[in-house]
Amino acid sequence: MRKSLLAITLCLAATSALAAGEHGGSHATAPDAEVDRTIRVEAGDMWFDPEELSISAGETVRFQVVNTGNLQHEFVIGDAEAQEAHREMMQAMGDSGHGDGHGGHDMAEGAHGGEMPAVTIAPGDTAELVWTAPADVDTLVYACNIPGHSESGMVGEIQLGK
Ligand SMILES: [Cu+2]
Repeated sequence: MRKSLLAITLCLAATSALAAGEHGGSHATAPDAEVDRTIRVEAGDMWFDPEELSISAGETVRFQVVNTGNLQHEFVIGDAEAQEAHREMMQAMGDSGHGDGHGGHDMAEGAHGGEMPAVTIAPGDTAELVWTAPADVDTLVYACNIPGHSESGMVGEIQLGK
């Protein structure tokens, strides 16, 4: 009896994990009670709407990122330096064995999305990202770091109010 219950539970868990993966997590891992606000961000081909966000320090936000473009996009939150590092890394990926003096080892560790909250959204999909704004910074940047995208406009600023 216990065994079959367990099997059912595992099966359900696997199913919902799959569903979450495919549909961008309609059942977010964090319970609703912990989310202060839901912000819908539209990702098009080479733009975000809105172009900047204002969030209170410590506020927990659920981003619903809707990709209405025809290309795959990312939504990555980090400070300007981290975004720059992320971009360089993504550009360097197809570019093996070149060393131009950048101390890239630290970055490699936090490689793609390591420390920065990030989601990748396929065309037509919606992805959710629950994130709590830090209290110790004034501005952060959200960007799509797929090569060429942020340079073409897929970047915005997050103003963190006290
Ligand atoms: Cu993009």
